[in-house]
Amino acid sequence: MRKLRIGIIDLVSKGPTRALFARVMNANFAAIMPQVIAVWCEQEGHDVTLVCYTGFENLVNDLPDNVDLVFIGAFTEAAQLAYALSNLFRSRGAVTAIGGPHARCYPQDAAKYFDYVLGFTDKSAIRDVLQDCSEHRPVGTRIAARQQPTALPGVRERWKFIEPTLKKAPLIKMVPMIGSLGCPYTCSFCIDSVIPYQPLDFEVIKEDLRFLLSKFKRPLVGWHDPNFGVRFNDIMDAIEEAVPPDSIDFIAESSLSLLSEPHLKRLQKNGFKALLPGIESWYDLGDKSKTGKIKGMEKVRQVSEHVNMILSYMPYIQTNFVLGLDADEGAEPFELTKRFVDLAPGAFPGYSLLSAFGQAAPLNLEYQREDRVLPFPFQFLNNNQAMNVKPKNYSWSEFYGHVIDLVSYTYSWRAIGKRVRANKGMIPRWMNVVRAVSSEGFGRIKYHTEVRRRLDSDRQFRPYFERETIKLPDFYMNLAQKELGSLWNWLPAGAMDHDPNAYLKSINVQSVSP
Ligand code: B12
Ligand code: SF4
Repeated sequence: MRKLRIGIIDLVSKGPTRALFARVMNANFAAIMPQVIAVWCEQEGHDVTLVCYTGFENLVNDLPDNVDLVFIGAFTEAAQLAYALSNLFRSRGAVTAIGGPHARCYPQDAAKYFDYVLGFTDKSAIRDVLQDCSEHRPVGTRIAARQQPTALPGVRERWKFIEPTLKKAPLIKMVPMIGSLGCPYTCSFCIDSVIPYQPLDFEVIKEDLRFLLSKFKRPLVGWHDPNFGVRFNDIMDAIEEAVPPDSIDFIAESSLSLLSEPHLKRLQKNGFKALLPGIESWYDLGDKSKTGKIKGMEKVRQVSEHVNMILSYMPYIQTNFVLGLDADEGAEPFELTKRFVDLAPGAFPGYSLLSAFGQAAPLNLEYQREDRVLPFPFQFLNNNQAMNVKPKNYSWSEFYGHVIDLVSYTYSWRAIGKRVRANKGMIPRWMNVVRAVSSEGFGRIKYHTEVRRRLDSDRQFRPYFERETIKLPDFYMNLAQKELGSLWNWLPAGAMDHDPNAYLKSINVQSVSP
């Protein structure tokens, strides 16, 4: 096989930015797979350049001229940017491939703009691309391993690609690690609800932790496991065998059901500083928060107590909620979340508007069958800028009214003050204040208020939200253009539109074909 010049782009940002938070944090959100693919391509004998795009780089200058093959890793919110980049690199003669959450959720759409669209990706899937490396146009080839890979190169092997990315992070430097894939729980909206849980090699993890101690005085590790600690004793044994207690700071996403007091004691002893459990809803998904059939205010009390207990062991906790689930009705779910904000004032609540990411979860088929999915451009599908599922029990005005009320309550100066008093340590306090007053808190109050206002005053809004027209309101088109900056000019024709029911159609085709 000829030696290929390969470019790999990890899109952490969906367009150019100058925001301070992005400057400080974006490089810490780098994904693992682009680094993994870089290692695999080098092992196959090719030349690799990896760029983690944090919103500050010039991607054309940062990749060598005449790249033969460009892999792009993208979330759905960065799909339009990815399509524009693919167009640009194709115009210079490169073959392009896309992987990551967007490719897994919207493969049919991505295939219109890329030569290869990768689903589950293991080394042999990458080898297939490298060996073929040719144009597949107008419709790209879809390649996917049958299951998640059973092994991934660890930090030591990825270090060559991690180090330059972390150089872009001026203050906090977080190393991405992963100990497991999939999840044993079945939260209906989640991409992992049907992916079996599978731990990765504990020996690699131990080796990586020791390696990191040779690189930093006190490393900071962000676990990318969908649900950290499912095999709690095994992963904690591995950490304890590898490094002295409390010598590395760790951050992890873990469900409340795994965060019992004995587990928290052990996590604290080993340096865990921040946890991000999902609460999601007061009426649904009881298994995950260990509240079983308990619902409503009773669940609020139980979960608040649990969260306060976690805060006595951890300096930082973010609690995630999904707004607009079908189980929710009326003002009550929002009022209950406000009571949670009162009862657990130290937690930072993260809110996501219910979003159906293409074929991420089987539940999305139900929304598509009920014709409830809106064709909002991918650019806005980040759980906040747009909600692409028509709520079951709310009108849009009602829903946005409740969201604005809740978000304003959560990021009010009163709540910010209570949060500061309930947090210990400078970093958690600083983080929570900055997040509340930045685009995440104040910014979202302003944005949702604008959407609510336009539902009444902008004649293009309501017909689009009610699915009477697919003509996107100018407000969103102009915003997308602004967010993409100069790459807007490279966006291929039609790339702002997609079929919101492509998943359902693909299932129907499968069921009628012989
Ligand atoms: C860890 C994680 C994060 C981390 C790290 C992000 C990162 N850059 O990787 C943090 C906390 C920063 C994060 C942030 C966000 N996240 Co997140 N996150 C996850 C999580 C829990 C695990 C993803 C992971 O790393 N898995 C391990 C890897 C090895 O497996 P995998 O993702 O399945 O990838 C496989 C294939 O897709 C492929 N692959 C993956 N990447 C690439 C790249 C290339 C080039 C190729 C060829 C192949 C390939 O190979 C893998 C092995 O088969 C998932 C949920 C989940 N359970 O998957 C959500 C998830 C990916 N996040 C999601 C979202 C929406 C977000 C946010 C927009 C949330 C927000 N509102 O801010 C931000 C966006 C951040 C950004 N733009 O970078 C959605 C994405 C949906 C979508 N289609 O876009 C998910 C699926 C959760 C959900 N809602 O269902 N997230
Ligand atoms: S516990 Fe988390 S990762 Fe697991 S299925 Fe539920 S939402 Fe997904």
